[in-house]
Amino acid sequence: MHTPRRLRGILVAATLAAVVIAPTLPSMARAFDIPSDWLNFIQMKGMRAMHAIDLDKDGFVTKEEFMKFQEQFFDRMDKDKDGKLTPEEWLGRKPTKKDN
Ligand SMILES: [Ca+2]
Ligand SMILES: [Ca+2]
Repeated sequence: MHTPRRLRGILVAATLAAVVIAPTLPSMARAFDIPSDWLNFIQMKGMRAMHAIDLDKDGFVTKEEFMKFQEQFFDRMDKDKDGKLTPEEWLGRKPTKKDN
């Protein structure tokens, strides 16, 4: 069967993408080291927080990685999954006067 030249080009590009790009994808799919609450997050050492957000471990935090982290961090804190964080969910415990 004759494959049109253009389609062959697309197939070659798809094969190259599968071989060259795909091996980098599993690292992007790895889960973040997500803190359980805000207090836990701010107690992380600065570079540990950056490494946790740097999903593909290339030494840089892209906006995409940062935004994904924020979203997963929110979802982890939102224990009852109602789309809102209560003070208890934010702190991981009941707030005290010292928290204000
Ligand atoms: Ca990165
Ligand atoms: Ca909630």
